[in-house]
Amino acid sequence: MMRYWTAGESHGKALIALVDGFPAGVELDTAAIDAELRRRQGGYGRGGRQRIETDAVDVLSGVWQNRTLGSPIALQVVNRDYKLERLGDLERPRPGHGDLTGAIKFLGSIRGVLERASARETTVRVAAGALAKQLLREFGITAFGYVVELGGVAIPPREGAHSERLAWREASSIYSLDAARDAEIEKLIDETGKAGDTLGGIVEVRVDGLPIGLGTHTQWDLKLDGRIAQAVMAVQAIKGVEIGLGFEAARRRGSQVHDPIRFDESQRSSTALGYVRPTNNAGGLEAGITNGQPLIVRAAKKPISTLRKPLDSINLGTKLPEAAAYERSDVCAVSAASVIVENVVAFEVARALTDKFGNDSLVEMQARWNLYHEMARQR
Ligand code: EPS
Repeated sequence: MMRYWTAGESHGKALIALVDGFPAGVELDTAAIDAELRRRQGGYGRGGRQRIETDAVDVLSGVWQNRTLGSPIALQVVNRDYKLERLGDLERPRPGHGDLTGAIKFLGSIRGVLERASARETTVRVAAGALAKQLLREFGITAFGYVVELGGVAIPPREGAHSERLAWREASSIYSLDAARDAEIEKLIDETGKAGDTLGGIVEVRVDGLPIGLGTHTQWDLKLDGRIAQAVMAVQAIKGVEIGLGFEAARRRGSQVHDPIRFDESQRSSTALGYVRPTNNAGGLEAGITNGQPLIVRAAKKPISTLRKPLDSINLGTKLPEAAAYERSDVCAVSAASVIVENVVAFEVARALTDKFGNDSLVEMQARWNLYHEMARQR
């Protein structure tokens, strides 16, 4: 099974991702991983830490002559701002962070919790996802994330070819698909920052080129929608996940929700095998199985919990009321969340791909992919 774990503290020596079960024979492109890491560091409204760090991946294992070996791949990103041993504890837990719950649960310090709870950890989740994308690329599958709402302001995604959408996102300082809205959003972020407050938002990920048949209906923990929801919900500060219409589906009648099925002989050679759908309200998943339509996932990110104008809290020692602690933070990291969610979704899709086509070697996966599509066209 393809899976990964991460290790590392926000101000520790380094962050590590250990990717296990990644197939052999995939050409490694570390520059592409670094480009994702750089994107994660960007977006208007980020804090001072990103001026200190220049995140870059070091591949410590699992690769020979620039190709994966099928053995565990250890990815490392070193923290320039390594200072953990010099940092003291906090006494005033920040509402919304793990400070209070973690310190009580582990009968220990706030520092020991916040260092691991910090979204800095997402650096190596992005590295693992960017690696997974290199497997997806071999099958023509792309994952693409963008911001669709920030601070309550909707920025509807524009429809276009993949290359157009890439260019639109590239042009936007907040990674939306409509740079014409940037100035308005930047102003909102500036004003919020001046007020000592923070902003959340909604990001969307679109995966194109999927075959019919990734994931399965047969067991709850293997359903691809469930796996994606877990991976996305487990990103720091994410409070909601939707697939396709999501919550809106609950408000409509069945006839206005489900995507009619048609067959178009001329599209038989596509990954959707000619089964075309005039709408994609299901967001590419039916019964936990991909249906050949683009996968559409949305995630709601709450505003960062470290506030320069802190909320009421208590002193853990005295239990008396005091303002929550403030440590350097970002006003808005919704753009970064679009990169993180894109990459964690990419990993789950790659995992489902290996569940279906095997995870020993790329060549075997490709042969099985071709055989499956040949057989499915006969169905
Ligand atoms: C982050 C690094 C952190 C924060 C942020 C995310 O850097 P520092 O704590 O050194 O300023 O900017 O962390 C949080 C949002 C959090 O809640 O801890 C990063 O690299 O993404």
